[in-house]
Amino acid sequence: MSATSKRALITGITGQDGGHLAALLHGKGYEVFGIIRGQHNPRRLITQQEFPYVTLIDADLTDSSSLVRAMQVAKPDEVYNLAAISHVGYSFKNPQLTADVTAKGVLNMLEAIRLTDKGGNVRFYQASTSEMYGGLEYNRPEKGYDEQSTFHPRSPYGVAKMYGHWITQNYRESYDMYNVSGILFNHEGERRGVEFVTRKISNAVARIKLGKQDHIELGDLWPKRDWGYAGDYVEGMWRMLQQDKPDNYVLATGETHSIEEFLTLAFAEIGITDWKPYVKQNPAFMRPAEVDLLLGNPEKAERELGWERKVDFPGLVKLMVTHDLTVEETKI
Ligand code: NAP
Ligand code: G4F
Repeated sequence: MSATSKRALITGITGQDGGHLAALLHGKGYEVFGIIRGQHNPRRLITQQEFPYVTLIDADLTDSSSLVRAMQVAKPDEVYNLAAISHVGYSFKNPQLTADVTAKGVLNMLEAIRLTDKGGNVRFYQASTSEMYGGLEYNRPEKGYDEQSTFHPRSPYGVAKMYGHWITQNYRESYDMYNVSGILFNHEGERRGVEFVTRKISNAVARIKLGKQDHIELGDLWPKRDWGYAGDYVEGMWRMLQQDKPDNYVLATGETHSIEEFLTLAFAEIGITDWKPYVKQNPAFMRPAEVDLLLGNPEKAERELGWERKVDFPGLVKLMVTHDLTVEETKI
């Protein structure tokens, strides 16, 4: 890829996707800016050390003035809005905060762009989600959910993301802004937070192998997800912003697997075939409403963006357990 003089602003720089995207854009020659919130954010130092080429800007999605300032400092060609309260279970316990950040924060970011981008040249990516679909009871497409499927969110997080999705489209239609929504299915990897089920499992499996933990406590094991690798998905985000016209795209693998299947492959990596004695179910990790199955249809992204996922499901599990056997995370 040839060098570029483009500038990108990433919200959610300290999160899983923020890290992958910062590295990708830096590799393409972008000058990368990232929004970081909180005066005592422990991820500030880690981010500065891991991504020395990223200029961090103190801002918060709930503080409009800080976002205007971030736009003035970064003067970006592209804005990737990845920041959110992103944990579904947490959103049930903090629904108003979730609405403030994950819903209204998108509006705040769009307004900051509108107020500062006098030329109307900034391209905006919104991190929409498969959680907006809601599962089989509400929608049963033959080849998986696509850009035309009906939405029926099942959590405060999913409802907040619906607002972000539609306000992004509304500002595209109302103000002719270059706004895209990427409707991404679950994507995981070595940067995934340990509060999400795949990393919680890979981390626990590694610790069990190392003799540091004897079991893992989980919620429901039957839900199915379309799990891909985050590194593949940030490439898709970037491709969406390089098209002639803004549009919405699904990124997914087109396969769905249960948590039990993830457990089977993860424990197999450390030579354990019967994982049941190591797994306890704890209602604390169950949700008031669950999404039973997510399966995405990425045909449009494959056709129009030339996007394809490279890491398959067994490869993803292997990558995560192998990583966690060498880099220890906190026990949760
Ligand atoms: P993540 O690891 O949970 O990162 C979330 C980021 O948001 C963190 O950097 C966090 O910063 C930041 N943040 C939270 N509240 C903020 C606020 N008030 N102001 C500014 N920043 C704030 O999430 P991810 O997995 O990278 O996902 C990226 C985005 O894609 C999210 O919007 C998520 O909802 C969406 N998404 C993710 C997936 C997936 O499978 N990963 C699928 C579909 C959509 P702190 O360090 O300060 O907490
Ligand atoms: O790993 P999860 O927390 O991911 P979830 O709820 O699918 O949400 C993730 O993917 C969405 C895309 O579809 C993103 F928009 C969202 O930001 C996030 O990245 O849970 C996956 C499944 C759920 O069915 C959950 O109930 O695993 C189940 N689960 C069972 N035990 C658990 C646990 N989830 C977590 N986090 N922790 C458990 O102990």
